[in-house]
Amino acid sequence: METRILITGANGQIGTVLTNRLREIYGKSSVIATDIKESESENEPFIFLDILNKVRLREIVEDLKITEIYHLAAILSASGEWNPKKTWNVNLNGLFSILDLAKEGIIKRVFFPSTIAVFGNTTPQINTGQDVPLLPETVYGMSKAAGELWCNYYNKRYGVDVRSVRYPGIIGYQSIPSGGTTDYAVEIYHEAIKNGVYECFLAEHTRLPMLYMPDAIDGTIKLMQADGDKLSVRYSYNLASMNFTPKEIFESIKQIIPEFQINYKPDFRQDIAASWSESIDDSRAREDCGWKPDYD
Ligand code: NAD
Ligand code: AKB
Repeated sequence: METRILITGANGQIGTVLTNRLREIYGKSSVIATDIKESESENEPFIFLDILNKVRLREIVEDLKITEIYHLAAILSASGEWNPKKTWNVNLNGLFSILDLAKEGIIKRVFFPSTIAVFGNTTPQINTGQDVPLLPETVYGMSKAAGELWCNYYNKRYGVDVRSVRYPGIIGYQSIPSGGTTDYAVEIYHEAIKNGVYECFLAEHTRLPMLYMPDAIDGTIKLMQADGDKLSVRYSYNLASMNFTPKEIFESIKQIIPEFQINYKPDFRQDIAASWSESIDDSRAREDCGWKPDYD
């Protein structure tokens, strides 16, 4: 059967890059981008889709004979705190509509991105393992932790082929993040070039796990193409490559732009970051689907 893909949240930070890569692999017309936000660059074929509109979602999936959905649409950690109930609604009910299409056999495979935001103050912060206590502090983390459990449930109970990874903060040059806590690690490069100074919303020694965009994209596609029988985790795989602090990025940029300056002005996002892991153990993803990052 021909693979025909629908991506939700396709005009976001990850979707922008993932859509292009999937089109290189499967062909432009077989990868349909959807979002409620317009694209900043050419992104055809594109369909406006609010993930809460499940009638329209089903119509698109059936009309275009979609076989796989990469469900990226979500409200992230920092934005989520401004409207907790809306965040819960978007992040969970969007997922349910997609899992139900898979349960009915209308689509064959689903990708659900989870996050290090599922971890919380009761989670060991160094080399955080695959199966650890989850007591997330944000509504975003709560919705993703619940989403992981629902993915696992739909797999075990209904045989739905859903696959998931817990992304760390994703950094890359191709697209701009927004609404997250790890966004500083992309913004800092842009501000260094544009203004020569960056006001950082995290404290200088806040260590967080991060992943470079090409590794995030490769890891995602590798997981989606893996032999399903080899996947022992249907809630969500830990992924990792590097971790660093704002001060460490600042020092590294200063080697290229010696006049670059930084001011630390931690806001509410500092508490969010402090509840997350510093480093991640991703050995299960390495064993099950050959995951290995190219960048440190
Ligand atoms: P993003 O905020 O850049 O993109 C999300 C997209 O979802 C946006 O384009 C937004 O318009 C869209 N969206 C929001 N509400 C919607 C709705 N009701 N209907 C349809 N679309 C809607 O996020 P991102 O960084 O690209 O993240 C993509 C996914 O990966 C998310 O599920 C996020 O939780 C997960 N993730 C991202 C990171 C990261 O560092 N970027 C880390 C961990 C997990
Ligand atoms: C955020 O900071 O909210 C995201 C994430 C790690 O899930 N980048």
